[in-house]
Amino acid sequence: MTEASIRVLSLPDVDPDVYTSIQNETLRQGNTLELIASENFVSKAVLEAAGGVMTNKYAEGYPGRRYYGGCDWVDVAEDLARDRAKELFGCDYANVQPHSGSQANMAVYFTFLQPGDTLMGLDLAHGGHLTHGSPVNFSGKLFNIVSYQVDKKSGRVDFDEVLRLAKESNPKLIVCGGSAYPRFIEFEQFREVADEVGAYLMSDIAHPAGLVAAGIHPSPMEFCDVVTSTTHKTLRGPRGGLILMGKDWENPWGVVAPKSGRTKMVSELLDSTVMPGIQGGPLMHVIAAKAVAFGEALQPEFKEYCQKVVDNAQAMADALLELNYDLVSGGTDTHVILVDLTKREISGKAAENALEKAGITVNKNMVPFDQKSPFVTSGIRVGTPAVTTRGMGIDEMKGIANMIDRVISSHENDELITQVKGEVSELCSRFPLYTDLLG
Ligand code: DSN
Repeated sequence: MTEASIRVLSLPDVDPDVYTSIQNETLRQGNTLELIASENFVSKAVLEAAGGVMTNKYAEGYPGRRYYGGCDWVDVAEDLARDRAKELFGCDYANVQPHSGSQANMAVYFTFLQPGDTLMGLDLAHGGHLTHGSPVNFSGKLFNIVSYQVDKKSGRVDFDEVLRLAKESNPKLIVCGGSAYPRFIEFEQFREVADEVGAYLMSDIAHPAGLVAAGIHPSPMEFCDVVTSTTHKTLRGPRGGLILMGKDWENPWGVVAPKSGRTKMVSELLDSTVMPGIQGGPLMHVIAAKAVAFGEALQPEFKEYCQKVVDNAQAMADALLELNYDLVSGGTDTHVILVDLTKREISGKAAENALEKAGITVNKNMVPFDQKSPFVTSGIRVGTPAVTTRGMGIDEMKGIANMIDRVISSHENDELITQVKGEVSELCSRFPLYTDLLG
């Protein structure tokens, strides 16, 4: 292939195999019901920015102080992303460079903690995240982890237990938030515990970030020392991470600027932990797409969208309860429903597989006090951000709950699954997605 042809030819001509996989993925997204709680469908504008020429640019450093020339325009994009993030969340500080939520969490841990320090987080099997201290994750390997759990009866964080554990273990950092916690994160109660034991408090709002931005979920800014997030779940941006602080403050660890002897701000330490501490070149195309998504989230329509996400989740939860399903915590305040299948004769894995055959995508998920392994599980996690983006509402949620029930109740009945698949196709065709991207 000549240099000229690289410039002229487009994907179908250059690489039909990859082109076909992308086309088929576009079709899959359009023709199935996406109920994975951490997924969403970005706008064409976000896709365009994420697929644009900023992918070509090295820009190690931060706007106005880069290690590379030619950064004027990527600086504009990153400043827009940072300013919009601060406006969106009502905070003093935003770092939009973390490649993912895990990188954002790593940057906070490496700023606030030393290896071996004690970190408290929600147990993965109780709705937490790998980076909140799982033994198979860097967090579990580098820090002394104390995991708190939810109460067996209420399915909510047990604050008596959190306080007891915190007093016993003296954590330096407490992490709140998770990946499968259907209720509002209790920032204020965590703050009380953190204050009682002199710990820092970080919230990971990767899941409800859009709902926080829309003012539907309480804001962590007043209560948490530092906040991390992803940008691609309810926030409906490109895949990536984010670090925020409601208020910046002088670092308490005695780190000073080498020449002036000035005590550095925590924001400066976080910035240097992200780059050069744990990352090199930022993904400028993704940062541009984050700016676009934050701009979209600042519009009044985004608040309406987020309200519908929650209304839809509650309608789906109510419908599942009526169909006699057990839901962890009895329902949801957010976009997430955690269905406990323990009393049904089906594992999370089998339910996920049967639903996938019917064109309904969910993920198997551990439920609190699960007796099955993470590869099998006793639950499924269901979320409404993506179907709500397609324009589906309460009636569709009731219909989907009914389809889920039919598949789970007869998961070995191929005829029934084929019938539901037809209903899924018909429903999807009424809410078209990305049809203009199909060749
Ligand atoms: N894997 C994400 C989720 O599905 O919630 C969290 O990182």
